[in-house]
Amino acid sequence: MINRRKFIRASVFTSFATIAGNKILAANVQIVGKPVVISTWDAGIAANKAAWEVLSKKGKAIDAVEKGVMVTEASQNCCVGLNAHPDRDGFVTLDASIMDDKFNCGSVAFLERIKHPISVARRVMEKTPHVMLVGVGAQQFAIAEGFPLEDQKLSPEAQKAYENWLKKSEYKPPAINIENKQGHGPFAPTRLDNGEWNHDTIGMVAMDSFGNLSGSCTTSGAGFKMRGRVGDSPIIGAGLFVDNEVGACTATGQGEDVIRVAGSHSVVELMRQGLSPEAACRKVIERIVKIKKEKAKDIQVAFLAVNKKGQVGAYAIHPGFDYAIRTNEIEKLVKSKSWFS
Ligand code: SD4
Repeated sequence: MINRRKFIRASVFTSFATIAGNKILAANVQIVGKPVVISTWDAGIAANKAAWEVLSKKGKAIDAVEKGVMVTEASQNCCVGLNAHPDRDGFVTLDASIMDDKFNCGSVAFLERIKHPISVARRVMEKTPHVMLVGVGAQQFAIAEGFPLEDQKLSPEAQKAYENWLKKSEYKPPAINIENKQGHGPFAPTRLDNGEWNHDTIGMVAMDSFGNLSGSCTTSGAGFKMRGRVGDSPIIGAGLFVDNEVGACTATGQGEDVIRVAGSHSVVELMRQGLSPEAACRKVIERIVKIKKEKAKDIQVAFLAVNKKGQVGAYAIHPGFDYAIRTNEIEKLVKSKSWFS
């Protein structure tokens, strides 16, 4: 154990909230220490593993958050990358963003036929004077940077889902993924062959051994969305925000409602005022619930944040949001607390 104490000051408290007839609704985990990586939904476990490869060797958070979500983008079983459900015209379009500890950021939106949008977003950050490239321009940039142009064919599962959707061609923006997973609409999770549930986004935030923060977010957006629709994930301040003095946050769920409150930026600003990551996430969820009024029942949004001390927290509108955490001590999936039970 080389200088273990120096690098790890981790304490883990796990508590379970028991509400409504002994039903376990939330597990609250507080971590203090570094390195730490957290990411949205169950696919986060595999993504964190790849991020941990970097972090455990004293690599940088920015490399960890890119490598981590690349696993999800490449997964055959996942709706995040090119295997995702298409838009309503039958094309898979991808959004991604990345941000480091020095306010450098890059993003791509409405990008087609590129396997790793997160890496293109990183190139935008590092090699252009811009923050965001979209559509054909983003694709041209990716090709010029040596990213292969992939086949446009839908995956067999996505083709089946699309044909099914075409029967009614209904576009229903309000959507939900609730604890019993009986989701509907464009943000509903899909069931995998192995019985797990699949989501179309992964957001990841990490703190490395040097105490520096970074984040990434990548998505296929909403299944059967309008052509050209862009969600919160590639919008810096909405789906992702990092301020190395304060903390980092990422979002998942109905992007339109994350954008309208500058969600991830708002969470970081609340942490700056002294709120814990969980309290800050809750406050912004509360704001969305207030804005949406009775429509809040139909949408899911969740925030996931880490502060400069390495404490993590999350909050969602509805039960059903899980996040994956990896530290020197633990590797697990945690149920987020939620506004509604
Ligand atoms: C979007 N926030 O495009 C994404 C969707 C998402 O799990 O998070 N789905 O609006």
